[in-house]
Amino acid sequence: MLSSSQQLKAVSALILSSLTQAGADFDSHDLASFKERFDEHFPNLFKLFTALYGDREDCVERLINLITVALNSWQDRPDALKELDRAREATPNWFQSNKMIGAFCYVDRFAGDLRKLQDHVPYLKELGVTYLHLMPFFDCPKERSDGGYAVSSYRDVRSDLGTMEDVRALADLLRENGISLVADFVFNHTSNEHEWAKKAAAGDPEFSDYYWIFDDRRMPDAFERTVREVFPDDHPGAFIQLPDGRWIWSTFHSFQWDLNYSNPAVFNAMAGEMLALANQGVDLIRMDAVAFIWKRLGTTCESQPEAHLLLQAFNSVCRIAAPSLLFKSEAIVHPDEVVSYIDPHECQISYNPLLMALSWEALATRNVALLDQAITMRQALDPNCAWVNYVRSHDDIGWTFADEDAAELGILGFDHRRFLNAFYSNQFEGSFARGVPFQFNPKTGDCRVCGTTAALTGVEAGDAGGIDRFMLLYGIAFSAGGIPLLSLGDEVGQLNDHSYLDHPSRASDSRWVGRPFRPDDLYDQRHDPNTTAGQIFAGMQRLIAARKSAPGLAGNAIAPFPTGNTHVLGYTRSTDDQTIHVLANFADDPQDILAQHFIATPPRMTDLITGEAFHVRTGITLPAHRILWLSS
Ligand code: OTU
Repeated sequence: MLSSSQQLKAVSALILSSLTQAGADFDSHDLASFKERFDEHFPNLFKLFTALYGDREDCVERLINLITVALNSWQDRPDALKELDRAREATPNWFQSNKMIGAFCYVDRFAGDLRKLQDHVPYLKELGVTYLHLMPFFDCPKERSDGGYAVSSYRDVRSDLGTMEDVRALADLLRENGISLVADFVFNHTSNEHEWAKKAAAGDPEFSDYYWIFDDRRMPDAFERTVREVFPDDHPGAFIQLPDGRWIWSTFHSFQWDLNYSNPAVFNAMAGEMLALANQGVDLIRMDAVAFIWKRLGTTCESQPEAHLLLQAFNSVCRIAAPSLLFKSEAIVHPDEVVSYIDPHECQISYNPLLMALSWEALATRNVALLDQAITMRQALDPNCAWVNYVRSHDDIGWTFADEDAAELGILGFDHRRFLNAFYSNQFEGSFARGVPFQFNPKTGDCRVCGTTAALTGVEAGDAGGIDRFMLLYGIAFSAGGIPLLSLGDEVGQLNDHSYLDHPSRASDSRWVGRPFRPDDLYDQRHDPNTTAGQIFAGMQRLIAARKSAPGLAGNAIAPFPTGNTHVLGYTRSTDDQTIHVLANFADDPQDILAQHFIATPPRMTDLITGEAFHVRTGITLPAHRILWLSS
């Protein structure tokens, strides 16, 4: 019996000799660096891979194949990206800068296609964007594609959007303009039209093994006893039936089939797809639906330990073959689980769904207790990682706060979510919000909410506090620590778009209400201060400029700043260069913060957003919905 370190040595030697035999010259300049990274990272990859697949006979053979894929990918990697790899090695925490401004859009909805998106680069640059996430642009079924999250080929672009060449050209142009390209890696499932899926559906045993397919209901029934329904409007449970009578796992829509990562061939194939994407010039990949990638009977099949091992293994492959590529986690789940994916060796950055959801919660209740508790207890991160703070994504708002946190404050999670859903879908008297419910599940009472920021803050309803609430939420996302993420179109106050109701394959998916086309009319008004669009645009420009000139907003460190007022959120952001106290009034009327709360602050501070000076020794009164970034 070999010890694991002997095994590692033997397998490394075997891999290197098989690659050399196949013609790899590790003395060449290019491959010497590959070999260095292999030596550094393979031990970890070996550990992860054997933890996942060590009990299989083909484990070593699969590892050799995986490293061959990595080597080929490195050899294909364009020089400009290898240069970026070296530059990023020298500045690994580049994404923590206060100069980072993220934005996302749909290629077709914002610009038409990838080439036309090039014309918007000057605007993005002028706005200050440094990170652009394009919603999935890959080949997908024509009608039912879940907004691109049902991928039919990871190597091809949806034909109406352009080609992979266009992606590369755009990535190059963005890079020249200091903007990183972020793309989705939809790796939990493929569409039913993916070549693998078609072969599986046709009964090919090799590709049937790429998915979770069962001949009868026994296993599906057993699994469904413990897994939740994610899109109950689409189908009950987690399985759908194939035409030949077999049952296939589809966590999301019936045309999105979950990949079977207990099969190492799937891991290797997807590692190849990931590296190919990295080589197009993508800086960061958004790891979609990370919680669902490993299934184990008798569990929720979410956030299983192996899900982390898989992500770490993918990450380790990147360290060898696409070293500058970073991962963003998309886990919209319980806050304990959200943070479990964030690690320099797993996902370096992550959506911050808790801060997002609780900002909306505080806006509805005018009470900051839950938000304050989250900032105190649930924002700390590894200093080499970062949150992505957003007000709205392309999806619904799920109320993913922890029931146990709410209970500490005397709040009943279930009832509170019901209130929030009613409030934001305009079923609560006096609400300023105009959202639409999403995936109401009568069996559990679960529901989520959709709508644009303008619709949910009261701008759309013409509520007097709308614009200020809008700026309040963005003021938090832009200062709370990490990368702020703008939903492009929000900077001019885009409104809900109900046209999805006329579109047969979208009508039942209310998330489309919050995915409007580029609002050309509002963009035309953006320099006119007499318009709502103009006021919001000016406000967003102020936030962006203030953030870019505030070194205190770099990194993640955040500490609560007690305000003694349940309507006013307070937190302190601080680096060696600057300390900033953020104060945000969620009430509809002015609120006082008494003098005693400013004992440890400088007596005179300036609001970095507006330049207004504040003397705080005797306390201050904050107007309704006002947010201040105070610094001396
Ligand atoms: C993600 O969202 C994407 O953001 C969605 O647009 C996709 O439809 C989906 O994956 C499938 O690819 O349920 O409502 O708890 O973590 O993965 C959004 C589930 C979702 C979430 C998330 C999912």
